[in-house]
Amino acid sequence: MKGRIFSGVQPSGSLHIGNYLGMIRNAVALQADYECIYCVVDLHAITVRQEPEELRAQTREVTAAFLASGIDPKTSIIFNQSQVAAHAELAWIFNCVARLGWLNRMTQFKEKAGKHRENASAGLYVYPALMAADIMAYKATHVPVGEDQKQHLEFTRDVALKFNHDFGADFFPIVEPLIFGAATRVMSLRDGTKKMSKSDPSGYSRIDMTDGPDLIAQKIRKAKTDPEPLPGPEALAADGLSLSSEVAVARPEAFNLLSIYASLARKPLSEALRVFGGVQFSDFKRQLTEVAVEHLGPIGTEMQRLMADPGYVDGVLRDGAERADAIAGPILREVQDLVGFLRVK
Ligand code: AQP
Repeated sequence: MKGRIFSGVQPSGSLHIGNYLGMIRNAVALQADYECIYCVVDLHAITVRQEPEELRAQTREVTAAFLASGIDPKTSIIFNQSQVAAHAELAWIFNCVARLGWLNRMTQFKEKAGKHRENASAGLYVYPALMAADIMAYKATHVPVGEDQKQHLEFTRDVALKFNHDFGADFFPIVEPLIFGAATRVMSLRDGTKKMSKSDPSGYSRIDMTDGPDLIAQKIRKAKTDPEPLPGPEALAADGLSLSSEVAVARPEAFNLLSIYASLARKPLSEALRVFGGVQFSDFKRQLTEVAVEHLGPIGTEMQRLMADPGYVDGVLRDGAERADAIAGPILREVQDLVGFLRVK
């Protein structure tokens, strides 16, 4: 094994292909080489208001997505965060290690809090400290994430280093992000400059993992484009792998749809550009629909089947929580000793 993986998905709405291509599909592949811990991060989800019944349903939905995508609950650990106390306990200690200046730099808080910063929950502000605790409670070495989470991982490294320094111990490892695939940042289908997100009020901004073929086709048909035919290989950057930044900025929707296609079809972006350069969007969209339906269809069907069997899903989470607790509990106790908490039991 090359190390220990921790990664999480919030049960804060319907899962979409951004979550799938940015994280879940990579999480499946990593099982071959790493010890994997995959978490439904319900403590993170309540940093914005969630309806209790929906939160429970979405927790089962994320679990179903993990299972249907190919995460094996026998070899990997799948659980929901609130059921392992070490996350919240270590997060408090990290709140006291992290500096306000570090939190003030976090762009995700700025994006999510928007103009109503004063009304955002305190939890949303200290979210990165909880994320650091999630990872460090298991001394995870690698975290597969989409591009959007890179800054939070840097924060995790800073907290781990400061903890090690403050308490004079070489205790926490320095975690590495694993960001790979042609779609590390999938953008909204309605606006190629905005990240595809569960909390976007428009269902047409994303393809959900449970969407059936007709809905997938409809959403792709309605996806925003521009009047030009698709760009070809001449739009590649000097590295021959990514799109030149001028084209990516000028034609964000074309770039997004081509990246989604390349990622779903498991082809390099350069090949997608070669095949579709000069083609009209309407023709390309038909092929994109085909590959999306072929890839997501079986996963969506299996998710629906699993969601209709909550007893099984809850059993997977229960078993996972016990196994997660057995790893995180002893690490937390060592942290408490380092910090100086008096143990009386
Ligand atoms: N658009 C995206 N492209 C690539 N990867 C993405 N991820 C999320 N959106 C995209 C990756 O999916 C994993 C789980 O994300 P999350 O549920 O923890 O939270 P998020 O990043 O805040 O996702 P959303 O969909 O935008 O949710 P809301 O709207 O609730 O905030 C992460 O690894 C993330 O990188």
